Amino acid sequence: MSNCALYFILNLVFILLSYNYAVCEDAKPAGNKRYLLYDCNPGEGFNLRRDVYMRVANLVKSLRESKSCKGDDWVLVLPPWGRISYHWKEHGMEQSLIPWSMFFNVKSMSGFVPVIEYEDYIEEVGEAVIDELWYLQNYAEGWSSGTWEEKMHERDCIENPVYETDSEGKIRGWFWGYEETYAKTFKCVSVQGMSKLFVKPLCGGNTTAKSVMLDRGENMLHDMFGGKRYWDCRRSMVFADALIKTADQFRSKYLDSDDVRDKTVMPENWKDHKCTEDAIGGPYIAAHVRRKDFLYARKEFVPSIKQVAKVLSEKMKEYKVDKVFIASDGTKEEMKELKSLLPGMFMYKPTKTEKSEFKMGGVAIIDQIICSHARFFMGTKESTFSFRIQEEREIMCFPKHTTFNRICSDEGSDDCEQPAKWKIVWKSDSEIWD
Ligand SMILES: Nc1nc2c(ncn2[C@@H]2O[C@H](COP(=O)(O)OP(=O)(O)OP(=O)(O)O)[C@@H](O)[C@H]2O)c(=O)[nH]1
Ligand SMILES: *[C@@H]1O[C@H](CO)[C@@H](O)[C@H](O)[C@H]1NC(C)=O
Repeated sequence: MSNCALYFILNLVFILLSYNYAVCEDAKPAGNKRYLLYDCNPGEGFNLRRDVYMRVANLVKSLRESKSCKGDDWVLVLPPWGRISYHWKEHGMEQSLIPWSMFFNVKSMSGFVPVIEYEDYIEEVGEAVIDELWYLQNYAEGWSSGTWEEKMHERDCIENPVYETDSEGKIRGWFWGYEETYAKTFKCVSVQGMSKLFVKPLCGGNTTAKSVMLDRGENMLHDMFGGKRYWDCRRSMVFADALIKTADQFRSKYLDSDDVRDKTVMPENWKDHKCTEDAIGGPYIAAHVRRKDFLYARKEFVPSIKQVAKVLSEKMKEYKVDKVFIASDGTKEEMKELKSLLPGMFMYKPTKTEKSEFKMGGVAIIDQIICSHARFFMGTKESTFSFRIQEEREIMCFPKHTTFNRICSDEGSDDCEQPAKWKIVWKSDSEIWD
């Protein structure tokens, strides 16, 4: 073989190796492929579901690292979006069967743990079937011992499960609107604890099934809430390109904002990102003004429209800007009133095409992206929609005092406590995994 050919082959090997490294850094040598699926209580909103994803993704990470799992190649199957809380349900199937790639960059997410869309799962296993369905619930007796202990057992179902067995013995129910999907077996599992508690049962302790679905996934708690893993996973949840692009166009057209001047340039790969200097943000402030159910469910903390306008005008002066971006689920009338009191107010209003292309989740994310690039942000107390914006700003290196703020109610009942300052963690805290 000539030197030249050898050189060529070596180069090829090198390219293949580095490609493999870049794309599937997380992959293990081909092991026994197993799939973890999950879903949440149908009442859980879009932004809480994003948090439940992180708990499950961390479980998959633990499964892949666990010695007791002996090289099982666990993959997380992304539950299609749809029928989420009453906000989306009003719109029926038009807001269902939505793949994650509509909202997120699935390739970036795969840099944390391997994930696939549900339709790809069906294709890989050849049939819309799930081997085992575990329906997570609490313990009927509550915390009987009085002290917190982590535990997990198969138990009788506390509520009547929403699944039924058909004449062929197939478990039927709501599988994200995929009517042909069924599960082979079903059981209720009482759980009190964090996602790591699931490692042994899933790694042969209770099952060796190829696919297991955990329904009511919100019953699983975070391992290392706020630790490095938490933030790595959160950082991997990069938004879909089309949403970022639309938000960026809006920022540039109406708010004089771009990443270079705002110091919010993010690298292609989230793993390469570090905070070397503070972000500045565009020359506007932003607020998430949550209304609707919060008007009665969180009455004592929700400011009036007049109060919102008053506080934001003051902040605009303080930050020497004449523009304020508002994200809100408020009514047209409420927003009209706000605009009349705040002439420098901007809102993102999707065109008809954008509305049908991006769906409600995409429009919400565009609002969140624009809020997260503002020089100063104020959220709504206890809204997970606001929390996700705060995290985004933490990731982009905004100084904390520009992020963890909220508009207090004008009523005396509000203690006016400001949001907890969640600090992003970049370095590994001594995390010990089995
Ligand atoms: N586009 C947009 N949608 C919003 C905004 N605020 C709330 N929403 C919508 O209302 C929903 C919020 O209510 P839920 O779905 O019950 O719950 P959530 O998403 O977990 O968020 P919170 O209820 O705020 O904690 C979001 O999913 C959005 O679809 C906003 O500022 N902009
Ligand atoms: C796992 O098996 C043990 C022993 O049979 C049982 O007590 C426990 O309830 C099972 N757990 C699950 C999640 O099935």
